[in-house]
Amino acid sequence: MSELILHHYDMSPYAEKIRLALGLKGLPWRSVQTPIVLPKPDHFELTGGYRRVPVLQIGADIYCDTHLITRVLDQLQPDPPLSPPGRETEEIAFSRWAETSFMMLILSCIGIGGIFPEDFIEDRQQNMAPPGTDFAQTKLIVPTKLAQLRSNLTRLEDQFGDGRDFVFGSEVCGADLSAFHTINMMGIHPRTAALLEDTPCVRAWLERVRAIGHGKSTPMEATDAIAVARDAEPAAFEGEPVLPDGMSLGTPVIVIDDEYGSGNVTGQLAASGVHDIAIRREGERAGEVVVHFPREAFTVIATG
Ligand SMILES: N[C@@H](CCC(=O)N[C@@H](CS)C(=O)NCC(=O)O)C(=O)O
Repeated sequence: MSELILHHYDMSPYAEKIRLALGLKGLPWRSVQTPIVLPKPDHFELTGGYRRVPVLQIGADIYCDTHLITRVLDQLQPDPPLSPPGRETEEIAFSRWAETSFMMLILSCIGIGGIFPEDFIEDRQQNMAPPGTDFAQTKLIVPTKLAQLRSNLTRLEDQFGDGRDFVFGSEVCGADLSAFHTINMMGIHPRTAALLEDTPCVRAWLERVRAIGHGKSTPMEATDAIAVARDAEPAAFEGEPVLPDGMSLGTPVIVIDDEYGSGNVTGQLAASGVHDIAIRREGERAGEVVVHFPREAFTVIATG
């Protein structure tokens, strides 16, 4: 099998979910550091314009978004499962809960000020804030966002009240990793860290998840990852492709993330299953690649 190449940056909480997943499964991986702000020419060479991290590359296949990446890792190495059989919907729902908590935390941090570098705030305001959003106004909602975070944390603390070690019970799974990356980041500032003071079970759980670690990774240059894509063929799809109504294999399409500001990707519709969208595109340096997105969170529109 081709190496697992993770495109990410150390500070990225979402990437932390996948670094822990790789550690949990004992899968060795290559680590490509991506810029935190635009421009990201090497990242775009592979994704075609999707800017977020993490992105997982396997040869000439590029997997965007942690929801898809965790499913790919479960296919490669089913044990231990990130999405426990029979609890798949619960696991996705829990990750959505963690993501709304993440946005509360990010808005709190921007509003508190002085936490993120200036160029980071400028990039996110210009390129990722939905129209009408003015980061200068976020200071007004800090008390609300902190109170919402406290509410979410209190619920989680109550859930641990039965003595369980992990959010779904005795075994760690993807739900823990989704929640960890948000709650761990609360340590970033005394005002957000203070929210953890009354949640001893959550603090003990954080340490259990942290102990999983990131497994074995080796650094890789982005240009070498692009060369890996160029020298590989996208994996063949097996089974009956699932196509949106009115589209066929090869239909020119644009793929748009439901989350604002991720960057759109164009290409030709490729074969994929019920849970993901795949599009084939040509990179100048990477050659032919297939870029994959989780079906439930992206829109695919025919352009021709
Ligand atoms: N839904 C995405 C969210 C990923 C995300 O928002 N990642 C942040 C970093 S933690 C990001 O990419 N920010 C913009 C950037 O780095 O360009 C996922 O689950 O992978």
